[in-house]
Amino acid sequence: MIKVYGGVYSRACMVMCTLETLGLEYEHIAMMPRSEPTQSADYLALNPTGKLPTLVDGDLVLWESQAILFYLARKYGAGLLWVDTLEQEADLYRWSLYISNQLEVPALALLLAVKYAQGEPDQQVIDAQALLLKRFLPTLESHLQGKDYLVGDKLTVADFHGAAVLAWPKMAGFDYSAYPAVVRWIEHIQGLPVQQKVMQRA
Ligand SMILES: N[C@@H](CCC(=O)N[C@@H](CS)C(=O)NCC(=O)O)C(=O)O
Repeated sequence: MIKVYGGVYSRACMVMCTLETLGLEYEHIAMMPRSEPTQSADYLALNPTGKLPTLVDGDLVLWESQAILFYLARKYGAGLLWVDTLEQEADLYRWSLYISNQLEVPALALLLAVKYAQGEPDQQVIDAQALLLKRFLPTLESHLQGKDYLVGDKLTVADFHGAAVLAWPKMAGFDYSAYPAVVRWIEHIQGLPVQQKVMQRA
């Protein structure tokens, strides 16, 4: 059976949403980021980065959440959570990579600086990350005008990844008021029943 390592509050949530949507059975091995089990020899043999999530599917051991999402949708989706043409596939990579490369790092840094600060949050760090978000969010805001999904007219794994990542600044109190389409999309994707189902594993 497919195994997923990682807690529902980690990027493993995206993987579990994908597995649930595809109707796949899986074993969930709950682990907290940076916890002792993630640094054990057994876990490091699966994922030498010591990070979450990791997927095991038969002989395949895979880490990096987007690689896992793409693999699951391509292998088991039969069209679900994936796109239908090469051009749409390129579009899916474009938006997933854009979010990953331009927005995910400042989004996480902001969350860590605000929610997981050791002592008083560092305003300089917060401002620097907010500035990066403000540089790259307008492009996504224009793209999402009148759209429910990131790519084409259907839910794809890119939505699970993108909405999860861009919810982090929200949790950190980032002012999203200039990006209503992004907020609507995050809330739509994070409000899907499958997300609630996965969160019940918490
Ligand atoms: N790019 C990696 C990032 C993995 C990652 O940072 N995972 C977090 C949990 S969501 C983690 O395990 N952090 C522990 C650490 O940074 O040591 C992915 O998308 O899988």
